[in-house]
Amino acid sequence: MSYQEAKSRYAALGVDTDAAMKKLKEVPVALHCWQGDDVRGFDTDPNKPLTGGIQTTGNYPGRARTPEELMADLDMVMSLCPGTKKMNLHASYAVFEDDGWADRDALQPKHFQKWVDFCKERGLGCDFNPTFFSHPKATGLTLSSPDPQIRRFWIDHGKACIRISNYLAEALGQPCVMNIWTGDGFKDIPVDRIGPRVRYKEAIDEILSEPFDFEKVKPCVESKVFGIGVEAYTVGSAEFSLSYAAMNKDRCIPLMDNGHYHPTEVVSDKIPALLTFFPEIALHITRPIRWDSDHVVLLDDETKELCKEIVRCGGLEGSVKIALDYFDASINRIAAWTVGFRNVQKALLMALCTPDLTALQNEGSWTELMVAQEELKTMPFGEIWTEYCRLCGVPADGAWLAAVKKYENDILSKRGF
Ligand code: RNT
Ligand code: ZN
Repeated sequence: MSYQEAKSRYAALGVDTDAAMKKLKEVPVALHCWQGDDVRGFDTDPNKPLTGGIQTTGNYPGRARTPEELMADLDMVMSLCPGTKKMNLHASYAVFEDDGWADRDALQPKHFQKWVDFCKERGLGCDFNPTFFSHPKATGLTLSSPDPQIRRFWIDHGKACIRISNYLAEALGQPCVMNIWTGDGFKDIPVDRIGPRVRYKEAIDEILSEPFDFEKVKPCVESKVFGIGVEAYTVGSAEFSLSYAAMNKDRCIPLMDNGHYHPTEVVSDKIPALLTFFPEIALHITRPIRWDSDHVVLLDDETKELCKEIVRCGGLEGSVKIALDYFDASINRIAAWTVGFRNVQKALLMALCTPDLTALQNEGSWTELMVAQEELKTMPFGEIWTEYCRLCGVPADGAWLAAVKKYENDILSKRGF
């Protein structure tokens, strides 16, 4: 079947596939830099294990060890992915030049100059994340620590990150989403559950007291249910983070990571719930298996439903900040990045190629609705996807893995461990 034939099949359902592709092509999706090096960053010993409740598993050879290697890998990934990309950096990816290393509380915009150059050359915006983990001062609580000195250090880190986010937004001419996530919590049952939460609230208040323009810098709070080693209690729980965002709507937006809920909860359903109240929300799209395992995003039912909700709720107009957040160290990292990014694009395009069946729901035509939705599943979507890849100048399915293998052979395999 040709694209033209597929297009007319969709047209018969009232779907304009050309318009769908045109729309998706312009929507920024943030590409997380941390898939390339297993979330190690450049500012601490890369051979130390991750701390703070997150974990990568696997030791597939060829991870990026330097900014140059990571940037080259990102270029490779972007050449294989359709659509508009935005970079997503963690503070731990600061690039230190001759004037030396700086600790997290002393990071400055200049430490991200190299990334700004990288983004500028490619016309990319950039999102940012303070890094409250994998650091000697992040062995226990960070922003919610009872130790005022530890708390001060991390608050200062957060403030430095606001200034850096502002720099990224101004230098690149696109808003910078700055996400606050900490792994603060306890392995076992705490006796004081409110103390850490009150301190956490006050610490975020202090971070956000750093001056910024909410049109340019978009601070978020990301909730979590539990982490490895932090099983009993999480300071930034769902209720905490959502309430924080609700009480600070003029300077903060809620971020939902679909690995951060109980296994039968779905973020697809939370998107319209939040958009009823918040003008803007942010997402980390991942694939949890049993826990927040951060597997590569697949084109599975929940990814499709989540993207369907983004589209249905008007999220592509800017109210939903879309980012990816996963890290698999057990397979080729370029392929991992590419599969996940392409899958989010696929799921968004699928949603855009879905006719609006709201009238059937409103009139209670549940039989017709079920039949219509089931029959959509065998529409010739593959042709639309292939055409979208062609329009975006990237390889179609079946035509990119060979390039990744060649890159692995020529470049990644020479990196050693
Ligand atoms: C961890 C959170 C957080 C991190 C990144 C690296 O559970 O999802 O967003 O994955 O900041
Ligand atoms: Zn996340």
